[in-house]
Amino acid sequence: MTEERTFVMAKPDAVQRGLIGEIVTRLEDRGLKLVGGKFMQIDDELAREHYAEHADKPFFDGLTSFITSGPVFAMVWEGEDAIRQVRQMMGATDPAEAAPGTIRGDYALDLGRNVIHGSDHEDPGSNEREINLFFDPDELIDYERIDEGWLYE
Ligand code: IDP
Repeated sequence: MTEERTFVMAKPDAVQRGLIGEIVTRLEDRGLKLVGGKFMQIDDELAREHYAEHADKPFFDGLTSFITSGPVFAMVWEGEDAIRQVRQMMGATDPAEAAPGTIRGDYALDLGRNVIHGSDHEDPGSNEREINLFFDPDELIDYERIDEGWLYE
């Protein structure tokens, strides 16, 4: 079993639109395990570091001002193949291309307001980098969920 941890964030639009619970519920219902969570305000420095790979893109300033525009709910989720599974549940980056049934496909319409972030399964190590950027090690909790024996063979 390849147990992984992935960084997930309900972006400011999700918080403002009351979608934190929906996002958490979907990931919980799937069987993923919440091991860290933080309701927080991102400052400009953290925004620039988190989105450093996009620093030279024309949308970078808009992206950093959006992600700092209101509180976010940052999370760490754990499970089998968690990074890729969360990405599949999120749907395509552009909600216009996201399949119905995915989070973006069900709750968003615009590329710059796509409600959720999740670590990129095509960028190895990005999950650990993002988790370490947002959480101290003692903020992540190891525990067993009562249904684990029924989730995995
Ligand atoms: P991801 O969030 O699906 O991993 P990335 O390519 O890493 O997608 O882009 C980060 C975020 O930047 C996206 O979620 C989206 O909100 C925003 N973004 C990406 N491309 C564009 C663009 O062309 N215009 C405006 N915003 C963009």
